[in-house]
Amino acid sequence: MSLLPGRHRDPILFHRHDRNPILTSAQWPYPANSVFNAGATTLPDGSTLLLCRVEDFRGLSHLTAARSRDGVSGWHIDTTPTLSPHPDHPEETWGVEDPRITYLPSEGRYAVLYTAYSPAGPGVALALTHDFITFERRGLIFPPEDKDAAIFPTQFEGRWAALHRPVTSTSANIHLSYSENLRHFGDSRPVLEARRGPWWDARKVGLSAPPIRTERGWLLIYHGVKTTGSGVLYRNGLALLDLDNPSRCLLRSDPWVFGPRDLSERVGDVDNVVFPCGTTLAPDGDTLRVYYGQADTSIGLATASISELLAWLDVNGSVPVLE
Ligand code: BMA
Repeated sequence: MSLLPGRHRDPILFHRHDRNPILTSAQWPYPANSVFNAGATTLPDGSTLLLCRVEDFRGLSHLTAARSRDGVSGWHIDTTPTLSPHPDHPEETWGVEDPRITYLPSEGRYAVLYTAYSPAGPGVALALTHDFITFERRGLIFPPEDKDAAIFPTQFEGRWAALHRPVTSTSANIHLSYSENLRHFGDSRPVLEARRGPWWDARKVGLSAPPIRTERGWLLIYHGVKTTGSGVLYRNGLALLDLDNPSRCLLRSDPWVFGPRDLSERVGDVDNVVFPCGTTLAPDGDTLRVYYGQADTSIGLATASISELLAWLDVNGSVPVLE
């Protein structure tokens, strides 16, 4: 119904839910301009928690939890902001954005990596929580300019690993850094670089949702940005990282797999953006529920089969060469 007539379709691997957008600011229990870019996780009782980026009428963002039994409808939304910029954390002066959630089984806690924004620029902060009610804030783990970060759920030879996207004057690529204590990260190395020229992911790349463990490797949904005459286009591709050495990228898709299509993705506060920040896995162990920001305005849901994504990547991927 909301597909713009005559427009192309992406490969049909991401199936948009009929009820999209599944969350908008109209459902919010307090005044909000927009609700988008939500982290996602499955709670122990099987329900879905989204930690939504909420932009207020000043233009600053905070995070608010929404919970649902089926992950589609019947959302119970916290009546006040769940994680707001904290006065003890000057790196958050201009807001907190775009959370990515990973459950850490060995810690019994969720790690939330989010963009902490201040006059110094956007950096990556870490907060740990049992319940999405109280948070242990650990502050900046990657200083500005850096964003689009998520931690892996398990350690690699005794070290945690996080993907993130530092920006320099010449690059905006995905890196991986290690930590022994979830406080200090280092031993950073590039994993996936923006392509060049007219490619869909030539201007910047960044992690979308946290890495998904599969038998074949860590599956990444990543976003690529293309600059056009009328602004930027945010689309998503796939990559596969080595299970034991996640700094090694085994495959990367050449085409994008999921880009703006429906009206709510084409038109909004920022046009032409689909921006997943989280997935959950359905009980069948294969169906991903992908939660994504639509044009920086609302939240959409799409489902995708992990086995189909991997099969598609085999045909449409190539082994990347770092420059
Ligand atoms: C990126 C991030 C996202 C946003 C996107 C499109 O840089 O800030 O939060 O969805 O731009 O505006």
